[in-house]
Amino acid sequence: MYRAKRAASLKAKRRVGKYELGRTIGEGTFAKVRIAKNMENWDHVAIKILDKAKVHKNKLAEQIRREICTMKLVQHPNVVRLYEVMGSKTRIYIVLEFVMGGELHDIIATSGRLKEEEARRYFQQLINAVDYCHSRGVYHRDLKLENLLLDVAGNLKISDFGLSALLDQVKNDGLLHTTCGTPNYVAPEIDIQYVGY
Ligand code: 3AM
Repeated sequence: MYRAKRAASLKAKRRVGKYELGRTIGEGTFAKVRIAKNMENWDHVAIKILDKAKVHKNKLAEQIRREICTMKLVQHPNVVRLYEVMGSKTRIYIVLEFVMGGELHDIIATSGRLKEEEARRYFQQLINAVDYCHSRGVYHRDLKLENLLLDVAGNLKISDFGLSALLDQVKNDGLLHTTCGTPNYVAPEIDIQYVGY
């Protein structure tokens, strides 16, 4: 038992660039999010890891490109920071600010409704961040409690720009022609097939 524990602790942790990968904090259909440590300054980061084969198979390359482009354009205290993007033969690594407090969704689901004062503070932070994004021509288009993370100081951070749009994508008819929103939150009159799911 002791020997097995010791062997496990001695086992070299996987490195990606200057980051040492830690435990998985979340797993989606196409991406895994792992906590990691920047070995140069000991800061923690969150690394979103995507399998290139799955990305291509599901025609997600454009969506990932958009997510990276838009996140590079925005630097705001209430938006999850993108630090860098790396690639290997088989994977894409998106290095993000690590936001420790989890999703606002989970907090409300477990503890119930927020106090008015607290809700007001989050709302102000959200509106500040959205206003900033719009001023940079970035439209998130999938704002929901699952995409609002809280840091240890209780500050709100908008995450997941995978369905976002940039102002320069507007077509001649003045409209965007890209998929947006989460199926469960789409208005009933919208044809899901039409929006591309
Ligand atoms: O799997 P759950 O829903 O618990 O909150 C995100 C989600 O958690 C978390 O990773 C999971 C898959 O997206 N997540 C995403 N970005 C994060 C970040 N920058 C993050 N957790 C912390 N910091």
